[in-house]
Amino acid sequence: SRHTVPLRQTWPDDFVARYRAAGHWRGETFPGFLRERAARIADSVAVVGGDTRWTYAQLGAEAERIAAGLLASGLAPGDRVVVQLGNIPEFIAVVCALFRAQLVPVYALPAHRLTEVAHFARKSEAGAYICAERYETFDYRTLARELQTEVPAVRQVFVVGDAAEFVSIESLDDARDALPGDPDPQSVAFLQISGGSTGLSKLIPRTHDDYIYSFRASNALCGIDADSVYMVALPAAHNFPMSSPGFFGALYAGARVVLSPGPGPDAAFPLIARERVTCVGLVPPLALLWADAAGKTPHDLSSLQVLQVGGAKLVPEAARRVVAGLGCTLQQVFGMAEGLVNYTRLDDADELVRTTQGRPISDDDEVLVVDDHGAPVAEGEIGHLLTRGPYTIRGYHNDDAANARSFTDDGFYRTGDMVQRLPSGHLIVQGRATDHINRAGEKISAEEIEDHLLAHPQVFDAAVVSIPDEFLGERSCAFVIPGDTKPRPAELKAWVRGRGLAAFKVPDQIVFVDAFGTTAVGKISRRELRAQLRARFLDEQK
Ligand code: J2J
Repeated sequence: SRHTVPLRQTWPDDFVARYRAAGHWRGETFPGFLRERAARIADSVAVVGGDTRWTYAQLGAEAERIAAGLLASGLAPGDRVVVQLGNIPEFIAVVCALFRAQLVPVYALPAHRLTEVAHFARKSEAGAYICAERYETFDYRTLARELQTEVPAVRQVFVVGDAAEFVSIESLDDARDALPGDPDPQSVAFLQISGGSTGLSKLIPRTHDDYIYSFRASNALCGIDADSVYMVALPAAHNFPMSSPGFFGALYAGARVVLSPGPGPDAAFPLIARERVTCVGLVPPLALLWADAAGKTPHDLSSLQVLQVGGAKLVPEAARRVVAGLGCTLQQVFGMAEGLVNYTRLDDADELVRTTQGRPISDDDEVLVVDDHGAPVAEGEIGHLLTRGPYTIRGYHNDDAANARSFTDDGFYRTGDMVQRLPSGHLIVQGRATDHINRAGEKISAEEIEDHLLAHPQVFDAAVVSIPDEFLGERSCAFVIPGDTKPRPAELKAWVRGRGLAAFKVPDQIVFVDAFGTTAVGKISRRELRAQLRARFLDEQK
């Protein structure tokens, strides 16, 4: 094999047996179910975006064509391919093609830049990169060139649109006569990106069996069936619009997927009216924006049945405003790319829907709420959420250090979230134990940004913390001890941007301080330091 680190996700045998016996894992695969839909509901509309309307048959044919072309160009089953595409139909066709060819997508967000994409490529040992010519004014071919210089193992680049010196996705054809058969349902289908709470993002290997179970079961809880019209408003590569129930859930159900080019009302509302969208998932700040705009829009939003909100905490008052503004059923979604997803049920009492983040999908989702020492807290107390189950990973790809930190010996994933559990099983997210900033659903690692700030010659020390923000939920604030001369805040922001990072990771605010001046004696942890800085800052704001 050309890879030094094999892809695998291993549940112990007794768990495998149990999840199969329970009917969660049914041996289905992505290419398997997509082929079945393309044959059975060939003429139903599968994907709508831009000027494109593909039926299930057309989507299937696109996937076959691209799959054959990718393999003919020298990629081999098992190869990893970093995919960075926005909310365009080709995103779905390309991913389906990769599954068909037994190539393994590694999902980058459109916002990611060289440093991040190079990290994904290295860590996954990717042999190829697929991007769009442009998306939201950024030219990804430039990024592709830099990526190949920095990570030469990325031998090939495929581009949606004008490919320049690269190979265009449109030009790929059915040169090869045989595509591989269906993969092992327990093999890794793709690598999802973690929020990266400590340091760089980790890669999350998800199998066909476990992921398909998560969105098949989600469909039932979110009311998705063949008549549904599901809108992707958030970036499609996010785990939420991909799988909870996401566009994969919608395709599994034989429903229609509508890709909104942007998450705001301007882009989404006309499409909701035109396509009669029934379900969409948003992060809290967007949900509030939509609720506000709904009262003023000329567009008919009456088709909307379920508005899902997740990715960050929706506080009860915001929930009230969302329901009042949009008038459809609210569903809170508390999920993570590592697995566990919680939903409020569509028939839950209003009070539960407003005040909780839902309960797990599966009876086989094991949830523990524990204290700092790992002992279960008393019923109703706040504690650390640990979980294991039929679609929660047992380990990250190629990262022993993270695995030692993030999983217990008996395979529970330490989510980093602090929760309270009601007798009904509903969870209320009450904060988190890890130092990341949840900026409108985008997770930012404090450590990662601190490292980039520290690389600046005029930064003596830096600590990045989350600050409550009226619009974003949380924003990032960097406390910086300058070196001999104090840089301007704009210069530091430009510095971080210039390090090849997603724009959402640039600190929203920079506060210069002479010293971190902790009252504690001796050395304190970074975590404690960040907490002190945050507390002092909020205190001074009063
Ligand atoms: C509070 N915090 C939340 C919520 C996620 C569905 C929905 C969301 C994600 C996601 C996802 C939250 N209230 N309702 O993958 O399939 C925070 C928690 C969690 C982390 C995971 C899905 N919903 N969070 O957001 O991998 O801190 O997945 O551990 O991006 O987001 O982030 P991510």
